Amino acid sequence: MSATEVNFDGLIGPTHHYGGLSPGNLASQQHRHQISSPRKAALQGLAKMKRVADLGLVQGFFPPQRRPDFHYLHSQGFSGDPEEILSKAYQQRPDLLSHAYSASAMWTANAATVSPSADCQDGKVHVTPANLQAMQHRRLEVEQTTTLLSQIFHDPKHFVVHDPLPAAMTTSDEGAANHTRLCEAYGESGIELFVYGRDADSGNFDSKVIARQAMQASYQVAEQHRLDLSHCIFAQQNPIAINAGVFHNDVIAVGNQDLHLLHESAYLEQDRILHELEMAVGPHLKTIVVQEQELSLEEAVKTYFFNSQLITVNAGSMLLLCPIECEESDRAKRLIDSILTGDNPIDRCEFVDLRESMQNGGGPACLRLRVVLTEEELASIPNNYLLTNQRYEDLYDWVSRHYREQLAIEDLADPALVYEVDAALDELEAMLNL
Ligand code: SUG
Repeated sequence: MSATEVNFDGLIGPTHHYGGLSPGNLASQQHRHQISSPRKAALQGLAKMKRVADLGLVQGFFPPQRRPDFHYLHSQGFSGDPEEILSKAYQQRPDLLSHAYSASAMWTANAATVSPSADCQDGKVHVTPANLQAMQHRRLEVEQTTTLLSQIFHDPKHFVVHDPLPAAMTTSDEGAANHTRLCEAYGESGIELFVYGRDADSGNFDSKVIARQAMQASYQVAEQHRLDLSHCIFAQQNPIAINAGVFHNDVIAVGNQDLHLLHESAYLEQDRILHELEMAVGPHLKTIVVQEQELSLEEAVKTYFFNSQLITVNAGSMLLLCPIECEESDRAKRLIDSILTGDNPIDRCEFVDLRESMQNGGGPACLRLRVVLTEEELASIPNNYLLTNQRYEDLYDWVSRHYREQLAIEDLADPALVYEVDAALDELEAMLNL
């Protein structure tokens, strides 16, 4: 069966700001409370979507979530009218207000784990929304994301959208950012690589910062997706990498079809894992292991090289869509040059400016959820969520009219922002017929 890869990017929301909310995510910590530009952020994200669509891929998007989350603020003991709530929350618990306003749903690689129908024993696409237990602000996304995924993948003939795993650290799940699929062709059965940060039962954490993905969550997702477990590999992140800022596996590895590109410090017992992968995928698997001397862990985290999007443009030819930060790093540039001339399917590279998202630790691959769909499966999803040239123009215009040029942390206490965001999202819903 032939199938294509559809990328669903998060349309960056009007409350994009730098809350410093993610310990272990160096960029988020470094930019805490700096001034953001929601408008620039959203236009940068849109430009990437447009580029991928122009390359001939089907490009989808998820609308921004409603913010601030007043239910959350109520649950934390704030009451009164919106103005009172914002002002009290800002004075007493500014981080909490920042959670309620976070635009973090933009990073759709954390929205869900998706297994294509070719891998699942019931022949359906399985989707498990991530429960995002590790970070308070990200937990707030789960309900709206689950509803959205159920609306998009609504046809029970083709899709099973599961409930998120139980809301507990023992089943803490961060979605596709810790999941890679390797295959010969998208429509054929593939090998799914699940990467976790810790075994929740051992209580033994080697990393200084929280390792977000629990092993138990990875196994549970694989089981409920009805995967053949002999086609799954489970690997543990190297705590050295987590400590260096690799809070998700997609900060240190990327795979597409039968190409796997990763750093030498990605996994524990990496040689064994790579051997198992080769046995499972077959001799056509091409693995590029980047050595520390070529690109240090530190430089990998700074440039987000491994968070590039690896895209099949034509059969046998891949493009690496890298963050612009890679172009500014001699080491990363040299590495890219050597990959382009090496014996592998990557023969093109382009750079994208996503600085606004990057400063919160989200690169090109964080902003997209990959969904492999057959023609029939694709035809069953509502087309409101797909990017066309016209829709790109409409979204560009909508962002330009509604988004603030700048947002500082104290602006979160401004009641006018609540009404601006509501008006923007109401218009978007009408425009897209949602
Ligand atoms: O979960 N940053 C996100 C970045 C997610 C990146 N996703 C992938 N690697 N797939 C996170 O840490 C920062 C928000 C702030 O500090 O305001 C934040 O949530």
